[in-house]
Amino acid sequence: MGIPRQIVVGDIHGCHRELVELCDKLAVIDDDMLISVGDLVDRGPEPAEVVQLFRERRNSVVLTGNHERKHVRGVFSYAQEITKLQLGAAYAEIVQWMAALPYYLELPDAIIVHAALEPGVPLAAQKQEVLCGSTAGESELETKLGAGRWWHEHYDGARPVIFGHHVVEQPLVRPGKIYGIDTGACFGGALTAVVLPGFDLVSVPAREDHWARAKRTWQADVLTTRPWADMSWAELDEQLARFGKLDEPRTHAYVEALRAWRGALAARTTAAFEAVHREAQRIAADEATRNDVAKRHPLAALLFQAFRGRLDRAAFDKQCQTPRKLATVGAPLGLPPLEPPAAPVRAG
Ligand SMILES: [Mn+2]
Repeated sequence: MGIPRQIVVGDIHGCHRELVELCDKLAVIDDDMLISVGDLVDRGPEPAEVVQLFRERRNSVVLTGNHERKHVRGVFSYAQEITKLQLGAAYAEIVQWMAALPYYLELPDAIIVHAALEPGVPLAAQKQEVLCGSTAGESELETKLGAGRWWHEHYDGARPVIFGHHVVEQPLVRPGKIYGIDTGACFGGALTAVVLPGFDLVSVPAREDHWARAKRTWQADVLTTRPWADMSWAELDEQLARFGKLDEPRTHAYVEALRAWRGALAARTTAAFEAVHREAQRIAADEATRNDVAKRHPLAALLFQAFRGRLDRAAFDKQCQTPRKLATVGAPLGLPPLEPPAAPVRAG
């Protein structure tokens, strides 16, 4: 038996199959320490499996990457929305787990961080945002170093630094000092590890551009999570125009369903406008009880506007500026709400 190794893996980003292949290629044994520089999730196909592998494995360490930090802090863009859907019911618990991950790891032979070290600052005093490469941390470093300059050009510490975050085609190596190992597995590059004590670099190629596929695969589902019922008509039309160009079949079907829903809502607005006038006429027919009945009515304000002859279409539309508000007005008139369409079924 050889001596146990420390295997530091670059940004995995949900590329579980590549991770398994890399471990197979390295013939990883239980006594080896498996270390992730962070960014376990986002962009790739199987974030749950990657997280599970590290959580279940004895002898493993995961550092905080900027992508874990986004989930922990609720900073969401498209990649995080997809991950939330991929992780489903387990999402909240996994984010809780992420919140407790360290920002650096000191080994006898190396320092490991996700993104960067600020030159001239002791390890224990480094800022979390710099270590993990959040947007704030990156701009702080740029201010300090000047645009286009890298922290690792300056690094001259006694122990080599292993990091990811910065995507490179080939590992970025200054022997004995710098090992940048994010070779872009999620973009169709490779998943790379540096193996200590020898600092040997081992890679497996990515199967495909996972991020390109994930964006298309999850488009319709992410759109389904948008707050359609609370958008103004202008916002809704703007979104429909924007997403109408997407050609992925499920997305296209979903946008078509939204468009039909939008059409039904327009017709429903006219129907509600006419119905509230009929209601006003019905109540106004009895002069003696008119005001009392209107006062107790859920649409009292609209009815009194109608009594005064001030409820034209423009005034009515002001009360129905979103699908949800239209539903609130429609309900007492016997017009049930029109729900946004559900996500189209995934084939296969
Ligand atoms: Mn990354």
